[in-house]
Amino acid sequence: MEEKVLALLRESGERPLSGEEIALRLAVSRAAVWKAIEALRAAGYEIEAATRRGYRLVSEGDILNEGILRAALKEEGIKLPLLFFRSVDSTNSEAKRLAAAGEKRDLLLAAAEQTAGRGRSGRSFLSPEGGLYMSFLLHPASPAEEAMRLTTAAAVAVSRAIDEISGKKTGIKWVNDIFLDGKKITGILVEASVSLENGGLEYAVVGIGVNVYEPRGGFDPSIRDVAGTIWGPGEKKDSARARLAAGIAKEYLAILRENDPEAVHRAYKERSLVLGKRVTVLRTGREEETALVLDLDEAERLVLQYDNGRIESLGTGEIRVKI
Ligand code: BT5
Repeated sequence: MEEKVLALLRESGERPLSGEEIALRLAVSRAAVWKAIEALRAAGYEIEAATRRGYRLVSEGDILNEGILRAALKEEGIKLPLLFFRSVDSTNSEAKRLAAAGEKRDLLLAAAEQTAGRGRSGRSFLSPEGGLYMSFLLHPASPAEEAMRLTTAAAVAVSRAIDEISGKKTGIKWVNDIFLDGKKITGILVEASVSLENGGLEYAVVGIGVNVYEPRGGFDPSIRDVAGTIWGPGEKKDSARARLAAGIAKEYLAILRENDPEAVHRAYKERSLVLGKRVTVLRTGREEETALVLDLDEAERLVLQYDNGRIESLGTGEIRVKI
């Protein structure tokens, strides 16, 4: 239905088509036409509606669909099999379901929308249309301790890919958030299943959620102050989300292939937004404490100096910092 409406709009070009005319030509109700128009808009097509005159396709905007994504991946030489979803609960959850059901291949899962996107520690990651949501299902040979490296590498890869495609300068807020102009534009969630037999990784799922554009109606009030986007309103770039997905995959797979933890560590530090900053450390059951970030050690632990002089390395947790 959406495809048929789109074909008519394309054919009509500059001339607006009324809902009635479309309904008649496709032999469907006007409500069905309206629904299709709304779905096309949600997918990224810019459709103007002028009263009494009808609908006009203004631009194809940044469409993210399977065909466009496959083409972008091919262009970057990415051979990883792709599973694309218009909408899915969570690409991480889907990857874990596949792995649990015996999927042994490495895969790339991508979605234009998630209905139950997940963050760390049971938090949620709001994933409306306008973003890019992807997960790598990987079967690394490395031991479980290496799981942290997968996160660090992902943060570096995503930050690089966004900079490359947008020409902007993003940075990494420890542990794994990508920030642009003081706002969070990407969250990363790495989940792994460890073999009880040998302590190795059975599989790892590396999930990446990028706010590319603001969703229609703006972000949910719960994240309006923290969430940013790569591009502002009216800045839609042709197939940018697909190119971004391919760019992230290219950078990430290259880093994993190179297998040079020191180089990743250096790149992570260069992009760090917290090094040398004063931060507030938040830990459950403890008072907030302020500290200076002296360094990031080779395991990407924060080396902190608290106000009383105490020095501590922090492996995981939450910090607040003015960026
Ligand atoms: C994260 O958790 O930021 C990890 C997010 C990972 C999302 C990807 S999308 C593909 C894959 N599938 C999934 O289901 N997940 C992964 P955390 O550091 O815990 O941050 C969560 C917090 O960020 C929330 O409590 C909100 O405050 C905030 N937040 C939620 N949605 C956001 C958004 N779209 N943009 C910016 N901040 C957001």
